[in-house]
Amino acid sequence: MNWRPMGSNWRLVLVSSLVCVAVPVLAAGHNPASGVTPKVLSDDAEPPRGARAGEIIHLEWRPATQSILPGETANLGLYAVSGGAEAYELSGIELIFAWEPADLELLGLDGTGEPPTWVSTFPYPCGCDLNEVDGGPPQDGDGFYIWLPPPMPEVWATTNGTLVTTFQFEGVVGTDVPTDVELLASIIVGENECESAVASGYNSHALGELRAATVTVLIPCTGDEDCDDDNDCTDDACVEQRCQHSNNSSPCDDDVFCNGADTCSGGSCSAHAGDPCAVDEWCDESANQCVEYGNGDFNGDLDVDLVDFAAFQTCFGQLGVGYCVAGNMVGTDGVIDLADLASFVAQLEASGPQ
Ligand SMILES: [Ca+2]
Ligand SMILES: [Ca+2]
Ligand SMILES: [Ca+2]
Ligand SMILES: [Ca+2]
Repeated sequence: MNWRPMGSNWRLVLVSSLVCVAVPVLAAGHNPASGVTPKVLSDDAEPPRGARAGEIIHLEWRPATQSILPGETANLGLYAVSGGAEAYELSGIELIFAWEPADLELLGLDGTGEPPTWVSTFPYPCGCDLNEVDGGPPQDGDGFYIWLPPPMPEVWATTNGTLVTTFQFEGVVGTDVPTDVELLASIIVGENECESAVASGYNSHALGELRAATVTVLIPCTGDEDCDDDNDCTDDACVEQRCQHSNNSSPCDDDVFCNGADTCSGGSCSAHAGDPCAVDEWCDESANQCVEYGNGDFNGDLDVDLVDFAAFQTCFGQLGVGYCVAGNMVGTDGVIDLADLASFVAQLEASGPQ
């Protein structure tokens, strides 16, 4: 795409090997607005993409994701978004796009709400043979779209995004699997490489990022039983062929004993009653039980002495269960450690020699 001088008056014409139908329309002639100082980029002096201090315009679909039933229409708005802090003039778009025709059929364009537009079409034939239908949208999974504004008024790609047009796809077969609708920087067909392009004023290399969308064609449900999502924290229902999953607050079990009884919250088993054990117990997650703290008296003779200390040494570093239950005197992790040793020694000294 290049800017070229035309006739006695300088004017801007979008020239592309891809555009076969649109160019004659454009070349019909139109004087530029007065006060415009022409500047022409020759082929051997083209700046790189996005030159001129970041005057880049991104192209993106909105919404980025949506779900439809077979036979329903997915509307994908094509937005031109300024890549800078201010709006940039939008002077032309050549766009290569691709989708999965087994999932979606391209119905055409809905120009509702689009800016002043001179050309908005799928040109046929064109250089890369991407559009195989004369007078209709391409059907085979890739296509070429061109958009051009009239000379006046100017169209701007704003920082919030300017709607250019809306592509309409119909769901073909439900799969419940998201399918990509892509915007492609380039495509190779045979020996030809064709590129997408955006023009901004005299900068014909303003194309920034290309942002794809996904559309999910849903498998229609016929009853609630079709909608089981294996999540007990959602109530599943089939409403007008679509599954709906609403969060509930049912009791549930997260298989963690020591965080207490569980209830559903926010669609997952994530609300917990807290430590199920009494104040004189610690929680043994490995056995799903509450265990009383020990008193240091391993052999049950009602005295804490050096016989118990030998047992304490044996149990040191272990979990205070079974033989070692008397040794875990403090702490929440159940391990017989230095804190327990301090408590044990205190008991040993309090008991005194027997
Ligand atoms: Ca569920
Ligand atoms: Ca639990
Ligand atoms: Ca003892
Ligand atoms: Ca302990």
